Amino acid sequence: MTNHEIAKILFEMAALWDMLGVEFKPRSYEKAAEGVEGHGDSLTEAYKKNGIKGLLEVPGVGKGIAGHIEELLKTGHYKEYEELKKKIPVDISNLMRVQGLGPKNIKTLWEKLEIRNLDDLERAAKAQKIRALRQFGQKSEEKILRGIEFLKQSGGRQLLGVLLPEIRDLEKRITSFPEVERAAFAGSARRRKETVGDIDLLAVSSKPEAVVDRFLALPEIDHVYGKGPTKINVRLKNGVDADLRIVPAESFGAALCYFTGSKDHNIKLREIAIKKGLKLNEYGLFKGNKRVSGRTEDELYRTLGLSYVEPELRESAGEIEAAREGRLPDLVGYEDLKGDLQVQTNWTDGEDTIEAMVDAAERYGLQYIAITDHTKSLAMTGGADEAKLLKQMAAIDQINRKLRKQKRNFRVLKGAEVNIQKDGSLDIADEVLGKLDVVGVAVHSHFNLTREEQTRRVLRAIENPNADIFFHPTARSIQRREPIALDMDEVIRAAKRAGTVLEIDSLPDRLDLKDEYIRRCVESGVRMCIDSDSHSVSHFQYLELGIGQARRGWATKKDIVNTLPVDEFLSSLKGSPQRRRE
Ligand code: DGT
Ligand code: CA
Ligand code: CA
Ligand code: ZN
Repeated sequence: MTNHEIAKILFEMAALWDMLGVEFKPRSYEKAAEGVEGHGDSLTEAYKKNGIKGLLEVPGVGKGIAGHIEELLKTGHYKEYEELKKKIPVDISNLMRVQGLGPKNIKTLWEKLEIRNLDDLERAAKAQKIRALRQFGQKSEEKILRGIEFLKQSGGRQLLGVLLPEIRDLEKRITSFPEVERAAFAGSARRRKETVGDIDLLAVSSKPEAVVDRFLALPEIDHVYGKGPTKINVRLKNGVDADLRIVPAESFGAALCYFTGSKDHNIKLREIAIKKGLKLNEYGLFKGNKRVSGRTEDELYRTLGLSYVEPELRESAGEIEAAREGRLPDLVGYEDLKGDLQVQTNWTDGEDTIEAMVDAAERYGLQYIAITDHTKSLAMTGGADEAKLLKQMAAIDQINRKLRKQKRNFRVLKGAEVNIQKDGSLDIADEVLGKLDVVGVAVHSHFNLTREEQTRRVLRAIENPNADIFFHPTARSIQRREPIALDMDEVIRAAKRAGTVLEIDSLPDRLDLKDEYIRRCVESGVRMCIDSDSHSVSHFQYLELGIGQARRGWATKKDIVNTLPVDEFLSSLKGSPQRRRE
């Protein structure tokens, strides 16, 4: 049994006693649960070694509760808990996952409306029964519905792009605590996984308890699951859970590595350590009781006979073997993009002017952007027809003249996000496509064709001599819309044959191509680009998310066409030679 599982039962006990109106017990169970959750060592191990004494060492665990934990560890059962659950058959753990709900209001909901589980809760909220309760009101009822919706859609996971700014903000604030030497975020966010389950934070300090107290005082905290002298476990007001661990400086690298994961990567590292007669854990790499490494990750990997593995690669997908043989890829870097090839403006559904997008892109550090407004069959965006595209081309010529006059090293490319129709043809005449610098093609309708039909449709578009780039190839929206049914092997082969670039769209809910397909493109030698799909000046910041996915797919600079300077980029496009002949 893990500490987490034991703590969960103690938490439920606290809530159950609370619901029964018993005094004192709720708080003492809650304290014990917090202590167990926050305890660094396994209680199962502690009990094996020292019996009940080992359990009594956990903060908040007294004789009575230690007895219950013993019962659990010995028999797998806990009679009192089972009896209380029979009396109050409420799914406390899952109800507690709804943002803003705690034992107190779960009790009210059970007493007044007989709400036992998430389904009951949703039904009552939708019937507007909850707002009628004195303790709730309309606002909290709406909040409950949003909380349920979030849990249902995401399984409790959040988009990386939504969470990353908040994670960085927390990291910054922890870094600013006077007792903290340095802080870092770890976990799936550091590996740049497209969604994040919970936030893992790490701090270096010699006064861990003071750091725990300061963290507790942050306004974002909604609920404390557990806390110990060197760790704390909370739910934030945004509904996401966060763990903070405090370690001494000499363990920082080992702890960062451990909490970055992935779990499977960690397991492999530990096996390598064991083969070398060493022991690896979150405190360091040990020979007997002597720490031989652990201050930095770099040192840790080298002591294990590996080259440093970038966090984005740590998915147990061949990176350990490659690190041992010195053949890890030189990943595309976060500063390597020179252009962005999908940018919308207020000519269609973007918010800002071409000029404003140019200024923002230049501030971001780019040297060129392609303006790719939507085309006519996407009527709701005010999609451009041939005449509007020609007009926009003239406007872009003028902006480029002005940029040259101002001696700015920046080029605006003429492009479009051309709609692929149901039969795979494009909705803009070839003659006009031939005048554009960059033709992106994209699926925005007929999402539900069969795999055969969809693949045939997409292949026809990819093979169109004017199609330079296939935008957001699977058209998925994470947690909102499934990818279209495509035979990706066929798509990748066709892109290779035709010389069409496949896009990595960086919008937080797209990240399309996804990491796994990027890796297949790298292996097949299919070139990709990383675009922001900006609809406003603030969206260039999303590029880092696409870069993160490219790195997770083992992509190097040469796999990504918009790392090239503008002229080289343009002459690398398949449509280019043909267009230059015209
Ligand atoms: P998430 O939160 O679901 O997006 O994914 P992660 O990877 O952030 O996972 P999380 O938060 O459960 O744990 C953070 C890291 O801690 C994980 O990547 C590896 C490490 N870790 C957690 N549990 C275990 C474990 O049981 N064994 C090992 N070796 N490592 C673990
Ligand atoms: Ca995590
Ligand atoms: Ca975690
Ligand atoms: Zn689009």
